[in-house]
Amino acid sequence: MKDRSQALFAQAERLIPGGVNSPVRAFKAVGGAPVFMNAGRGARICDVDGNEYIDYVMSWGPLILGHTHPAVVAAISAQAEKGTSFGAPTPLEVELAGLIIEAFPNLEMVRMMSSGTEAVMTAIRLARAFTGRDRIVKFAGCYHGHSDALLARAGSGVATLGLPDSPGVPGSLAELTITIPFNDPGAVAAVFAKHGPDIAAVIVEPVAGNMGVVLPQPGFLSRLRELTRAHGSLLIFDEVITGFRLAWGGYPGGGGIDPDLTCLGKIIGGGLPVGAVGGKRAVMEQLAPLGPVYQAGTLSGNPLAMAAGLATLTILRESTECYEAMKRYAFSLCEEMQGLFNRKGMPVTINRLDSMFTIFFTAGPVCDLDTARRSDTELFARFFRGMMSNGVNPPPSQFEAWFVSLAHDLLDAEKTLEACARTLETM
Ligand code: KE4
Repeated sequence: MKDRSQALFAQAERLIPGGVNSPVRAFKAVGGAPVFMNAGRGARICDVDGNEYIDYVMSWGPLILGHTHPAVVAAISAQAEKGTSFGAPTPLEVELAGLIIEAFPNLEMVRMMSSGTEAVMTAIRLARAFTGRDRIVKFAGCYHGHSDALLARAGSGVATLGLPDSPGVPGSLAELTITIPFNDPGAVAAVFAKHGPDIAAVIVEPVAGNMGVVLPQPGFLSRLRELTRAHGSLLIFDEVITGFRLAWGGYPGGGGIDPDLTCLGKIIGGGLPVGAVGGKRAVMEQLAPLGPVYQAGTLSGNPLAMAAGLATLTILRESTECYEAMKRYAFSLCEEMQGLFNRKGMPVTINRLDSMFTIFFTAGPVCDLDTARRSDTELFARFFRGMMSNGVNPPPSQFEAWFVSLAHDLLDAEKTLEACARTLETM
């Protein structure tokens, strides 16, 4: 029963474009009206009609500790009692910057803002200012937020809605963004051969999460480092999803790559609005008020977001074995679900890295946007609707990641598998 949700959506559609404040929530790719949520606890989330689900969206990644973790709620409440925002520096942002730099050996300085989009927008502006160049290279299917320069053949909601690119981005700007296939080092070499001296930066999700989960093939990221270094371009890791998701710090496979700038978000805000860009001092010192590159935000480093982020990272730092627990949960769940699909004779490819995964409805392999797009999105939509009706909340798009949190337990796994089995019986 979803009466209240449907009534809310009808009202929302009159007031908010598409009835949602972020397109990928609109269920456009899976059919039906979006479900309005009301509360969450641990791995569970409850909609406005009282239906409970095991949640694998987890706010699109931030809630690695699960919903309403007591330490996070307490930290936010305590800070709220003292004040929500001062428009002045606070000790919290210094503490969080210190923790991030401790966790990311390649970072020497960090600037906070209120979204991953702002983090990437700032990184691109910094790279263009630092190199004096204009061109940016990105990868098809990677999504880096909705700033103008990065909406070319993006992933996430852009891929979900099948939008070619976004109107409103001037051609003169769009042509400065070169988009090439992920996991194609030959394409990167060709772009540098043609445009090398004009390329300010290459930006990449070290593990793609926005075309669904797609892992970098061996040598791909190091090749990006070689080519950017050889041509005086910067390498930007967009770790908005992967930052603190896979390990304490950044993507473990990126250790030896040493990107010039790293974009963060999601987990470092513990579920409150946050973004951050970090990097080498020489680059970061270009930022105002120290340098000439302007970047600002009324609520940048907001005390509530800092408090929630500090509470979250403190728990992750104190119990790094939690990453092993989430990895085990996701491994076991994916193995079992793969078995259910195999017994059904339904070809799927499950791409997983630690606690993030995607079930692609295609025989695979899935190694870039083109192979991801071979997925049967209609079949995914039926699977999605079945899982929701059986009490599991997957991401409402074939081109997104499922996220496991520290709160997901054996009972959640059992119920998820039961839901999967029951759903497959109806397909
Ligand atoms: P935000 O501006 O949404 O905080 O972050 C943008 C962003 C940047 N980089 C990466 C790798 C990202 O995944 C994102 C945002 N992720 C999407 C879901 N994959 C956010 C969900 C939404 O748009 O509602």
